[in-house]
Amino acid sequence: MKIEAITLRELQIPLVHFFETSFGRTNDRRVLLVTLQGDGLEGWGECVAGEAPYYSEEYIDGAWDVIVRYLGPSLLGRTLNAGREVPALLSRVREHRMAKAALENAGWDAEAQEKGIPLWKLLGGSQGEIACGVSIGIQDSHEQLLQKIETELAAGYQRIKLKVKPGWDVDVLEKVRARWPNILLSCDANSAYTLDDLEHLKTFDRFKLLMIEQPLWSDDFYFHARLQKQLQTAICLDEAIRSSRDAEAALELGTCRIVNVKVGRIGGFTDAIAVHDVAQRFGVPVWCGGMLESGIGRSHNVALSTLPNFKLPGDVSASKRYWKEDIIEPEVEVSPQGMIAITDKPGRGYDLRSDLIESLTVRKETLRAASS
Ligand code: OSB
Ligand code: MG
Repeated sequence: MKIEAITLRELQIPLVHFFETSFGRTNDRRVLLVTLQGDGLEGWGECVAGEAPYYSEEYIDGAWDVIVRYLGPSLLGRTLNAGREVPALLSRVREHRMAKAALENAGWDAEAQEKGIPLWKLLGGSQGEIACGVSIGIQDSHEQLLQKIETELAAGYQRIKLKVKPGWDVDVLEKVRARWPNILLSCDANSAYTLDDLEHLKTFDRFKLLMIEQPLWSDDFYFHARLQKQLQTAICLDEAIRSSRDAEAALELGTCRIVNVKVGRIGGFTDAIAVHDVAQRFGVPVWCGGMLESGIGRSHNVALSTLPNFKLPGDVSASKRYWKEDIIEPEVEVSPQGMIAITDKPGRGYDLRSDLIESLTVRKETLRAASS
């Protein structure tokens, strides 16, 4: 496709239930969607940057700005044969991976439509259904948390991940394990601990967790490697792995035994696939993380999760856990067995609800190639 225009949209959508991590609580999402337009095609991508730079340094207003000023103009007027061609066109800009991923993934989304094949096949996927877990945020009370876990288990989810931080960790895990001794259970600290907490973190071993996600600093390999040697529980890195080079370094250093793949954090499908491949080479399983995505990002996560080394249940769960109404049709649904079925429809496999998108849009800007 020749990229004639790029449209940015900000949607504001309240979450059905607030989501709280060690770095803060989100009640309403500001969702940044980008569209690549040309040759009668429209590829869609979602920028998963948060409202504030707390999970990573990226945030929605910064992403909007860098797309309008730098990333968008380097794509406008270009002819794109494949999503894979996008990273090279954006490489002059350092970092800003979530902003780049939105554009690159829109390129893949368009390519799948143009070729008339499902996005998941284009990405190299092979699984006809994907296993789902849920990430459950910090709640106002232990009671509320136990109630939520009960609901998600009843819905069929195969793995429960709990957000933890100092003061919301062992007491919580103790109660959950007492009630459900055998479920697949993991926790995610989002960098809430330091090596001063070593003895405390060792006590997590008694809960037989599937993993502990990103316990230490968001940019660290060295101290995670030291920590992993002292824990029985597998460490999984999220924040710290930003590229396939990172994945190779992290695994060679023994920082973790599991890798969370988030296509936004890594900067697009091309390198996310490469992270998947590196982990596979090391015999390390991966799973697909989530960033409270709307239907666009969610459908892209579903497609990515079909690659063969996505061997553990991901954080990609049903639309209705997040939104009163999702912007895609059908919504992402999870079976009572905790699986999402993959369709053979061409493209992302989920249609857009254009009217709903329009009514949720609070800001819109279109960039056009000089010649058109
Ligand atoms: O660390 O995985 C994380 C949400 C926002 C920022 C970081 C994380 C998360 C989640 C939610 O855990 C996963 C989801 O349900 O989308
Ligand atoms: Mg995480």
